[in-house]
Amino acid sequence: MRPTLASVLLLAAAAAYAQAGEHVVSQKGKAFSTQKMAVKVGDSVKFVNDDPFAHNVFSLSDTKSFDLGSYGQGLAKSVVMDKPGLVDVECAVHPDMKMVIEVRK
Ligand SMILES: [Cu+2]
Repeated sequence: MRPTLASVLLLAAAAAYAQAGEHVVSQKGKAFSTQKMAVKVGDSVKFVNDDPFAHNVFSLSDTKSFDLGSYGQGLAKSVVMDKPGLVDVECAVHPDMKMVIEVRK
């Protein structure tokens, strides 16, 4: 039996979904767990707060602009990196917290 177009598209979508990676960056001691990381387009980055106080992770970059809002210990939020380029990540509460994510094609 020949596969239908719909089933081929579904399989392709499932394969693409399976390939998307998830990266974790924690915030601890008023610092990001890494200063620099590389991810692929379609990957997500999960920002976990491991400090006993709130952080507010955001980026104003053209590549990916986002604001995760303020959230406390043990909580996490994810961002999907959908375009190639550099993403400067900061914390609105702690100006010294900075990291760069390179999103590769
Ligand atoms: Cu912070």
